Amino acid sequence: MSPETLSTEQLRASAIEVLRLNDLGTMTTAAPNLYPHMWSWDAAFVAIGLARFDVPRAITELRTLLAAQWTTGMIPHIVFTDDDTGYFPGFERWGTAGAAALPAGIKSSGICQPPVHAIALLHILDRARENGGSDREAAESFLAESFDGWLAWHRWLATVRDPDRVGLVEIHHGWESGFDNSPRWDGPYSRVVPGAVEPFTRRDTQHVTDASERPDDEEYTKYLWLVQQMASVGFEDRAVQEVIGFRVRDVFFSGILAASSDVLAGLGEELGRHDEAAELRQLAVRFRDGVASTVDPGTGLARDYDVLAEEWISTDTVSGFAPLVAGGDRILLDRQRQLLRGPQWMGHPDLRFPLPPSTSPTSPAFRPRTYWRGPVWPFLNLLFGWASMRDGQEALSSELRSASLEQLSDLKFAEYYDPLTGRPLGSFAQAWTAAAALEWIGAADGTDGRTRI
Ligand code: 2M8
Repeated sequence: MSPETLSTEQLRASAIEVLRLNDLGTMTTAAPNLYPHMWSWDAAFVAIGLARFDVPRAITELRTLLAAQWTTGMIPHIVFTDDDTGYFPGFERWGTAGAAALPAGIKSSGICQPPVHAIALLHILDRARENGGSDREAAESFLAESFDGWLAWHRWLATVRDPDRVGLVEIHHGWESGFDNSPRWDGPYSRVVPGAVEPFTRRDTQHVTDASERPDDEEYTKYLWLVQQMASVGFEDRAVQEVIGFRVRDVFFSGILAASSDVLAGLGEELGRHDEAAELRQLAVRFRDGVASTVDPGTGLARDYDVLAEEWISTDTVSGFAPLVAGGDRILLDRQRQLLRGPQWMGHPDLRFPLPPSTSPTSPAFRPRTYWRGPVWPFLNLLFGWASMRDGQEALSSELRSASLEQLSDLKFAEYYDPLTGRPLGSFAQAWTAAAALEWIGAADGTDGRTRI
């Protein structure tokens, strides 16, 4: 359906239907077939979308995720349902059952994903306060109930994953970045030499018709090898760092931690938790500075750092815009915004919609249909939109919003889109894509005044 004939109400109704379709009651699956469990950063975006029409359900989403928090403070990247058949690697294959830090009764993976949760919590509070009444009460009491959990999560990241206090979060698997097979990780993965990996049958390629849209088997072998390395030491933080073949400082993850720590600090202040709020403000500064320190003066893009190879990772991927998420220095951010709108990114003449692809079309690594190697990811555009509003950049936010709404008017709610043709790819009815649509609609119709998108 073309955007001219599709009403906002139709888009909203379809997006709500997708979230309902994925709703298992207390958790939302990331997608109906490809991802039949709860993913950590997906859940945060899903909560943002849910808050647009059902604040109590949005709270439940975050509560379920937080209940899976490990005793160390880590929030795991997958919370599994009891059905271990639909997704590979499932709970059994992860081998986390014996991990000392896994809470009783929880089935989860043993790694994490970017900490967007405090940003989601803020959105829930904003919507609940607009609604007032029982929504407001429920959200405020959830804030009080959950603050220590989110605080423990941020503290874990800031200590265990930044032991040298450089203001960058170290990840131990491409899956932790959420940008699974991005060209960012080609260098580090080229140095991962898998030992004997137990035989496996993938499920993802059974759900996505064109296997070239997904990582290949060689990549999967390395993904599983890293999981085996972690399992061999019971997922114990210090031991993992010793044995793991992938240690990278992830700049985009760090940018999110900076932004989220500021948000959580604000929420801590509301609760009168002034010491913790001050601590979180310091974390925000540390990670914002860490992100800024990675910027390549030549390209203007932020970079990851390979700890084992002791080298910078320079790729033309959207993660280079981590400073726009982290916030900070105005000159740096102005330059980044100019770059983002320029011909290598949103302004590339061949794009179907002016939205940033995951890899620049001008990069030799660009693959328009392959997962994190080129496609546009709608939830990321929402994150950039939110950060733009936070920084008073309403024009950029509005550009991202109108292009996103146009893209999403195909009603497929695809996991990712070909930037050149606009074709929907990967899974359809992907929960965080539907959530992004709901949030963009809510922000666009002006019902909430100066929304924080
Ligand atoms: C993708 O990652 C999972 C592994 O975690 C997979 O491919 O099986 C990524 O896009 C990730 O960012 C996302 O959270 C997840 C669920 O949507 O899918």
